[in-house]
Amino acid sequence: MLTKAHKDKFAAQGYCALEGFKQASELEELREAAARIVMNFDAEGERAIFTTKDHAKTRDEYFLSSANTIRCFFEEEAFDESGKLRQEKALSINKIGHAMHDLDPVFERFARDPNCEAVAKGLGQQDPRIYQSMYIFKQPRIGGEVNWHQDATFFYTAPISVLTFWFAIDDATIDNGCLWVSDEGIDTPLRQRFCLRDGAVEMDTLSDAPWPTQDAAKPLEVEAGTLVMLHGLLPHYSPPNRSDKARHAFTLHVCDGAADYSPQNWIQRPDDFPARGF
Ligand SMILES: O=C(O)CCC(=O)C(=O)O
Repeated sequence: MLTKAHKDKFAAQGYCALEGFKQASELEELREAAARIVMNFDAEGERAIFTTKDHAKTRDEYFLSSANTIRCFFEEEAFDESGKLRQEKALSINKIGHAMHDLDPVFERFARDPNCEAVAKGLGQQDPRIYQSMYIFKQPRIGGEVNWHQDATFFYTAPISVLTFWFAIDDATIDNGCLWVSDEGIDTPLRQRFCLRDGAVEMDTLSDAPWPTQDAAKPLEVEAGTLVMLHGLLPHYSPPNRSDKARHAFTLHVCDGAADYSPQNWIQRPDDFPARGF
């Protein structure tokens, strides 16, 4: 499935798109599994964390302790001024993270696919290990922006090895907030590192290189079932979704076991719950 043209594009520009990588039935199975997790999510129990401004510390704890389990996160604009959901719960969740690939059989089956392993190895990894999964809803009307970033910021290895698998569950268009990538490729420094220190996380600045301007950004409009592969240094972002159509996506962040995984990365796996391959 990964052709020489994909490899050349990835080497030159830091990304490539494999159309028709997943079947419609696999996408539906994943969509249903995500809906089931949301249905079982106790929105009332977690509401305070997301609505009260002085809950930043609790919110950080909620985030950090989600590393090796399955949690739902609300969209920033999910609640109105009185703290009520603007849309039903199922249309208010920003994402589910971060260990479905290890803990939910449907997600595990979708992620641990020999075709994915072939892509990781074809793009240079010797010993791929899945550290993180996210189901991103990019909800109609309130789907939040994801700012410019590089994924090696969050998954630092020496040398840099992280690969992002981004599966389109819906068609992704400019209208519903598709990914945008830098046109300038990966000959660019890592700008930030997200570091765990004493149980809290901080964003360190490594380089003052500016983020690409909108003129240097390219939209990746892709059909459902496409797998987009991103290099850890490639700057990318996604704008808000103001359309009436959802833009679901599923992502995996995969590091090479042959590289040194930083003990400061926010996701640390204990010995009895190691990051495994495909
Ligand atoms: O799907 C999106 O909107 C952003 C995903 C992303 O940037 C990532 O997984 O690194």
